Amino acid sequence: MATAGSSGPAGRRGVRVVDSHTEGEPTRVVIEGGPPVGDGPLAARRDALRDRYDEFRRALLDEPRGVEAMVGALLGPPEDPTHTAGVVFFDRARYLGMCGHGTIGLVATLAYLGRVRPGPATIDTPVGPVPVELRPDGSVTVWNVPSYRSRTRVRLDVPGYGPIEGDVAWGGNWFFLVDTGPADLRLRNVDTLLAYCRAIRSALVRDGVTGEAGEPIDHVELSGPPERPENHGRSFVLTPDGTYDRSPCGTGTSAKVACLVADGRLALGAPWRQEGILGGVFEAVAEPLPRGIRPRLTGTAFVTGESNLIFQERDPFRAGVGSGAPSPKRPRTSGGRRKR
Ligand code: PYC
Repeated sequence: MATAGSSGPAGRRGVRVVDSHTEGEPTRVVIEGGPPVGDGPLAARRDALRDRYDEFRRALLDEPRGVEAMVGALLGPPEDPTHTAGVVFFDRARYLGMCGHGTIGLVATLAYLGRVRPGPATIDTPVGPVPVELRPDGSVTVWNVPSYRSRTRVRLDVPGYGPIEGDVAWGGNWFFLVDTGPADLRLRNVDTLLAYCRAIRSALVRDGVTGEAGEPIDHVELSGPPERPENHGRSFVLTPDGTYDRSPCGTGTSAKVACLVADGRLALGAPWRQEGILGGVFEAVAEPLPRGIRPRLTGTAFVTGESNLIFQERDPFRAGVGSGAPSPKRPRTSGGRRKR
């Protein structure tokens, strides 16, 4: 496997990771032993990871090492030397422009490692620098990338569900946001909600509905009423890997707030508290920009583990199992028979 960390003395050098969850959504930060993608622009590091070391992404996140919904974060030096760190986010399907829950998880990880203290910091990402603040109570505020709605009330005929309308918005990833659904946004309805969102995403592809510059819309967000009265809304988000965000989704909350402000349903500076499907909350406040808004997003993450992942050369499943990973390459005996 063309990854770092798989060789070394007696094959014992691994990939060091710290795991966390942000309102239930897991993040795995690679702190040592990742592929050599250099220290140039984050977009170039992401391209190098995608073009030369994509197996690493799957090996890190797929079974047997990863879990469904996990987002990976390759930590590196910042692009701007005055900033704190650089990061490339990815999931089991593809690379993410930005990741709200992942940034909160990354800052909690840096705090755990003693690399940030309460106060401001800046994380460089492939879609731009992201200022953050670690608060004394351990929560993290993220000034997300500029977020805006690009298309309003797009009509879509979704097979099995009929015509629906939704908005296309950017919050660091592309979202199709829909206010109606086939069931309440509750955990017991996950299968129904997933099927609906996947059908919407297929219809978007079929009709050529994209983000700007033809970028695919890889997230679908359903909105509904909150469960608790102190909150303002609840979300269910289909992520690129075909599963759902356990958290309220940071980039999704940003896209939602951009739409609410554009509709005059949320004032600039007013808090929007969005529940995720597990009931965890992100609070977002919109700051004005010439186009769209800058969402200021606050949430909490907890570190759950620190490990050294091992990729043994003889392991036929060392590149991971699932999400389209190729069949394992089994070592052959000299007679060409498969080893058991
Ligand atoms: O929090 O932005 C987010 C996110 C994107 C995909 C999964 N989580």
